[in-house]
Amino acid sequence: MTADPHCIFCKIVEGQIPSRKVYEDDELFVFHDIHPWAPVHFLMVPKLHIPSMAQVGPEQAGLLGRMMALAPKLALQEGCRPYPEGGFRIVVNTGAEGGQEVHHLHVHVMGGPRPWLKG
Ligand code: DGP
Repeated sequence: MTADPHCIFCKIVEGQIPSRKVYEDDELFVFHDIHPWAPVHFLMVPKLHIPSMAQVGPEQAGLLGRMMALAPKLALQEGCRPYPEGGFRIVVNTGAEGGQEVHHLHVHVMGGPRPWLKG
């Protein structure tokens, strides 16, 4: 799936819309969420336009694995405290009933001190 000219995350990947970049390689682009839900909140997206997790199959297993394997390193880099006192949350909203608003596959990584959470 190539870039969708109407997709805001494709435009972010291509630099047409500015973002606070966290990381980039040949297949991934990572940037801060514009409406953070936590003190640390960034989005990991594949550069290829995959609409959601609903389109993912075995051929994307390597890509998803690399995203998951990169998340802990970037979470620490961006200010999440180490496990187990710190840590982070990973969320992938999928489809309307999954709360997905932007239809370009993205992994939310959220963390940082959150005084409203006990423990
Ligand atoms: P979701 O509901 O899972 O589709 O989350 C989409 C997220 O994308 C939401 O938390 C806000 C973020 N977002 C939407 N538009 C932009 C944008 O133009 N720039 C950045 N950095 N984030 C965006």
